[in-house]
Amino acid sequence: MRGIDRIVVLTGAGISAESGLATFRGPDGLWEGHRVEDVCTPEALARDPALVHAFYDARRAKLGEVEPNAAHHALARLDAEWPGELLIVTQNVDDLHERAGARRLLHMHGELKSALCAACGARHPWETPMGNHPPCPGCGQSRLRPDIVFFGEMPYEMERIDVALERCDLFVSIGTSGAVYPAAGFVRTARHYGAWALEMNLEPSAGSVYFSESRMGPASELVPAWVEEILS
Ligand code: BV8
Repeated sequence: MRGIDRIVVLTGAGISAESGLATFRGPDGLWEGHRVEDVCTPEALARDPALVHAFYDARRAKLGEVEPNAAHHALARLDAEWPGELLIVTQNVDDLHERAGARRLLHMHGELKSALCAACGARHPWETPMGNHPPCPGCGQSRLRPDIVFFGEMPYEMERIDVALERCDLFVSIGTSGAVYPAAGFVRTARHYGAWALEMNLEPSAGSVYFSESRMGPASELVPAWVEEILS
């Protein structure tokens, strides 16, 4: 960890697991019998909007019942104390990083607490259900959809992420299975440009072979220990 100045951290559902939010590919990975790939597509939204809204309305409501865990708080501490560059790229659509205090953060796959208007393209902070087709605060039309990047859609802020990956000295991946692209390819980009790559996960991810170092265990233990190490 010597000579590190610019850090990119990628997080996935595993960092929120100990807060009580289900991951996608663990034993609890199904939602009402649906795989995320089946309800997280534009086709599913067109075919069965009630099902897709119910999936996201339920997960949005769940956010009020959970709290950030020690891993979220450790990354917020890193954000507050790290003098160099830092970007936390989360695949998660929950708000636990923000609630722990992270600032240098972006949600590449959207957010549960945001609504996207399919009519006018505006995005609005959103707390309540969408299944009842509320009007867009901007254009008034009832065409709001979850502000979620579905399979087949372009993730948010990819240019900003690519620049950060090319510049970083250290790439850290926390709590992700490495099953979904382009996020699963970030480690290869970072390594190609000379970064050290550290993986912290309950089990080896699909991209484990590309990492310089892998630490296996729960995020709530590994992440605070790593933040302490990098700050001292
Ligand atoms: C795009 C938002 C292109 C919704 C999500 C064939 C080959 C390669 C790629 C493709 C392909 N066919 C299609 C594709 C592209 C596709 C893709 O990758 N498909 C996969 C299935 C093969 N990707 C896309 O479509 C992406 N877009 O490619 O656009 C394009 C180009 C031009 C123009 C237009 C478009 C968009 C993908 C985004 C989909 N949305 N989420 C929601 O969250 O509901 S994906 C969703 O699953 C997550 O966001 C995340 O990205 C992904 C993986 O989930 P994880 O976060 O990794 O969670 P998972 O459960 O899988 O794993 C948890 C891990 O944590 C486990 O390893 C576990 O061991 C660990 N863990 C558990 N507990 C703990 C722990 N670790 C530590 N501590 C613990 N306590």
